[in-house]
Amino acid sequence: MQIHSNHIPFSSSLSWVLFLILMINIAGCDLSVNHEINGSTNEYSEQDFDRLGITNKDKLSTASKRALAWPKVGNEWFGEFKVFDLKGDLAYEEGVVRRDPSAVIQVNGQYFVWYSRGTGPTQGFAGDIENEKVFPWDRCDIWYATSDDGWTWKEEGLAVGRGPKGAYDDRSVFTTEILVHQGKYYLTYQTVKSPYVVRVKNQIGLAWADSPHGPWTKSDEPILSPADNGIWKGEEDNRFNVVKKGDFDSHKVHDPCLLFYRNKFYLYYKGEQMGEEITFGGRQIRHGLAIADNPLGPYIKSPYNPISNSGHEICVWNYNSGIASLITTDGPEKNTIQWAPDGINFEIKSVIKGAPHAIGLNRSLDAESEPFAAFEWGLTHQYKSHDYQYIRRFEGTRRTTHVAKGESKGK
Ligand code: AAL
Repeated sequence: MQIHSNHIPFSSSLSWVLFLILMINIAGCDLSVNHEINGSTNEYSEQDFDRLGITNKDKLSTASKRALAWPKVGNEWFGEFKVFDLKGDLAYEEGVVRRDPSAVIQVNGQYFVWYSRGTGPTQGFAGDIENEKVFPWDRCDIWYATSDDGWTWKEEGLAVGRGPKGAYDDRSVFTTEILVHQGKYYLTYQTVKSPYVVRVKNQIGLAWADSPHGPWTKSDEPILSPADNGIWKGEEDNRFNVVKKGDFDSHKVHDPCLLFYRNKFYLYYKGEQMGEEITFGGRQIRHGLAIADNPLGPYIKSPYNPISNSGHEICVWNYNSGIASLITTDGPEKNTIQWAPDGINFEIKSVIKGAPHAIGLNRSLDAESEPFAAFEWGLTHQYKSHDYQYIRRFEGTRRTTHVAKGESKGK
């Protein structure tokens, strides 16, 4: 039978369409397939499987299922850190504790940082609690320093000191963070009332000023306290003996960091629980959030607390209409950067090797330009000894290649 090119029968055109689809597939075009992962059906492209090196789609290991469930992040949240000595007054000084630096802010071209400052060695809880130090951050005050270049710092002196005997902050004020909002300066910090026994309950205080040089006005009362629903067992001054643990922050509220977000004041903090356990090879530390309409409070704890299952010192920043958080030190998700589109529901974005502790982020950087931009440089602290810690500078860079010497990066 003779076939005229301008008159192709229906069955032949169908074969052509099928042939074309086959060719498109072979050419690696992005045709999606549905696949059931962990009970829910998701759509994956051939490229998804190819990128993850999964060739046999009918035999997926648990790890491959997890890999398929990862959010589609690239390399932008991953990076590495280096730490350097500072010069001037913040260089290491024997006999002086300088630790837990706040965020770095820039005012009229000058950098400012606040930090816990104390002197003398630490005897611990077996010493003379009334007169000695139980921790390096005991008997501290909040001091501040300035710098023109971020390397050489001048210690300016006291910013916020301990309260008078009997006040909620009469024993130590420490581990501070700064927020600048509408031309005013807000310092949030930890407070302890004497005697600093093991079971003492740490609280969070606030001070405000019109200038970074002060003078600072302190709140009459703490702005945040531990949950009051744990029950100690027995009279021994021991934090592991409990009848009931209570909330994740039933013992201490620590490491406050205030951010302005969604027209409110988001106070992120670390909680310590009565009857704390060792889990996942670390302490049971989780983060919480308390929100206020006004920077001076009242701060209402989020019903979603705890908002992390891991971490230690708080390191949070505004990013892409949400809040990013570096989680270090304790818990199953330690050494990760997480991000929450709503400031509450955090997802892991990357795993970080050797992240500096107690980071004071540099708020003068354009942290919105890319996820890792917040880490260009900032401050951290390091233990020189059990007694004395000092403030150092970190620099974070994104990791974009892994090539051998002389190897081309490819396109
Ligand atoms: C730090 C912080 C808080 C603790 C102590 C000093 O790492 O978590 O500040 O109270 O240790």
